[in-house]
Amino acid sequence: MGLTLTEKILRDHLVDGSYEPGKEIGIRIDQTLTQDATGTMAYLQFESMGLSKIETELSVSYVDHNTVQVGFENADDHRYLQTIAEKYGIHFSRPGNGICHQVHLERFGRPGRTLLGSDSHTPTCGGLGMIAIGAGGLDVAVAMGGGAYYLTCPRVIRVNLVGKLPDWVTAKDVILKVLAELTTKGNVGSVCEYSGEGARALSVPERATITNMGAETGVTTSLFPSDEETRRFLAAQERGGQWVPLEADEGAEYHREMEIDLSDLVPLMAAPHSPGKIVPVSDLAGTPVDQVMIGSCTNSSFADLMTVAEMFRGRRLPSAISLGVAPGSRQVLMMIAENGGLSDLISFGARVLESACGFCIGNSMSPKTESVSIRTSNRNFKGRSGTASANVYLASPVVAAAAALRGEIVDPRDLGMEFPRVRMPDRFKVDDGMIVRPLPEGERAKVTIYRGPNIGAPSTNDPMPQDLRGKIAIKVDDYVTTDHIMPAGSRLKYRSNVPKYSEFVFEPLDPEFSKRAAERRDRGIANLIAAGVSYGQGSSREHAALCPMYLGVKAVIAKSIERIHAANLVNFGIVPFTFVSESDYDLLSKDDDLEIPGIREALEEGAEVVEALDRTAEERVLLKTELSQRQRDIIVAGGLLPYTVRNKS
Ligand code: MIC
Ligand code: SF4
Repeated sequence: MGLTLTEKILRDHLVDGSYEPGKEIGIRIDQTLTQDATGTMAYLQFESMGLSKIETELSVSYVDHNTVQVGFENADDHRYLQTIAEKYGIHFSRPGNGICHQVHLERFGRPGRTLLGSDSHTPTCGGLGMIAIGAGGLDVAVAMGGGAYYLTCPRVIRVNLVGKLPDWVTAKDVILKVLAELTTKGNVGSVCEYSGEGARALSVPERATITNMGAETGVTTSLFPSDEETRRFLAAQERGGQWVPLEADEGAEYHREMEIDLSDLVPLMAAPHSPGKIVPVSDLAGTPVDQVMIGSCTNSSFADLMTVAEMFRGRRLPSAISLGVAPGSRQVLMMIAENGGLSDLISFGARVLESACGFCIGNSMSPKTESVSIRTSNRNFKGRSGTASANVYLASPVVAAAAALRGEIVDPRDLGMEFPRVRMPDRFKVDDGMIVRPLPEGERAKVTIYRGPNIGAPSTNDPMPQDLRGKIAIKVDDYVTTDHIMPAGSRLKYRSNVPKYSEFVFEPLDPEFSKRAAERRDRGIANLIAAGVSYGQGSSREHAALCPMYLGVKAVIAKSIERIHAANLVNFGIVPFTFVSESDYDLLSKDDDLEIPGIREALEEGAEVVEALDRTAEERVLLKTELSQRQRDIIVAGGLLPYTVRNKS
């Protein structure tokens, strides 16, 4: 029987467990990436492991999220990150060099390797034929130290692309179509593997748009084969020597197979407020638009920006529209500056923004009240843009540009324009001047790590008590995202200061939560969270577990929990329970007193179901713990950090 590409790469990296879909496996990680919003905590955790250098082939620390720098906090973090990189042999991508995923694709990703990143869109590099996975910062810290990364051995979904994309239909529409089929839930523990003649015809940046936004389906990662197109891309980045051909075997068996005929696709959009609400653009035609934002790690490549620059050439932005364009990297910005694309964007009326996350994470360019904003990014959760009442639609660069031209949503095929076909360049402009290379080992001891007042020590949890007694501190509905649990935007600058950032836990849903939870914690009462389906969707931010932990949260009881978030809860010693019977969700209410007698023993002994007693409602609720023994031991120890330190000594 032939092997899938996923299985080939994972088997090559297997260090613990056996390759059996559904079972936990440990893999060796070749490369890691961090970004500043998750990185500071990851490196503080790395430091507390007491190692002298990294053990990976390559680790890169990017600064791309918090580059607005209002106040001293972000600049302090940047300095900390740079000095820590010098000390431990890590590459440092300076602020302004670009968004981590775009730069990693351009300069570092390698076919056949594994990459673990403290950002949920790390699968972007799957476009190069590597296994690239998003995780919490603590998992990345452990991997940097040479520890295995544990994941559920995936079920592989084959997405066979046939046919050819029509004019005005792009890679973004392919992933929106995949989202329409797979939806944003029920895909935990799967990997999407692309194949077929349609896949071969896509350039690497187009493939990367697809694997990037695969994150929104909840799959562990997505990847493309490494073929001639991959070779061409790497050669154009002066990295031709790093190419290896890789593909699934003929006759490989898949858990599920999907076929998408690219010729049948039409321009699509994700309507407010979920990346899974897919609609044809033509259904929304005529909707007046206030803002158009082009950029983010999904769609900010050279070809993306040149395509819109050509659409804008010689035209003017309608006066009622605000347009922002953020090139994905300094490489993209330099290339469009040299070939005139940048001046087309500027003359049209675009506000050219820094090569960074910016608007996508809601730290700038928030749209006006009740506005319609068309964005090329990957998430449109309510309030993520920084404006709670805004309606954000996600679309391809050509659909976004069409809206900027017309001032309303329009199917770009109705513009009456010729489709601008931009070729992938034979040579990219390679200039790594904003990447600080590691110091020679002998010089690292001299480096003093800079710690400004924004940098606090990482908090840790206590070991799990024998019996758990607590109160339901909040009860939330289905699809609560990490943006609801731990808002980013203007709060992002507190990422390195856990006590301060904890003041904003659940702010969009219940601004009093933090105060209430902290008071109970101080009285020795555990806090518990009751939740619906797909709790913790979205980002990899471990602060959505770390800050609740700081506020004394000991367990989450949900209908289902998303992969990265569930792993983060375990890493911080919080039990991720799911209901045996989903309807029991209705029995629990906010402020109920709950007891789980013998929780510690149950975890230690591998019990798969435990009983919770709701003393207020006088009900019994059965809860599942779908955890490996390793995860149980981590929770009992109070989290991955105490567990790792204990197991080392
Ligand atoms: C996001 O897109 O939500 C982020 C901000 O990049 C997060 C990481 C973070 O919260 O720092 C992600 O996707 O993991
Ligand atoms: Fe940055 Fe947005 Fe990409 Fe997250 S999704 S890494 S915030 S550009």
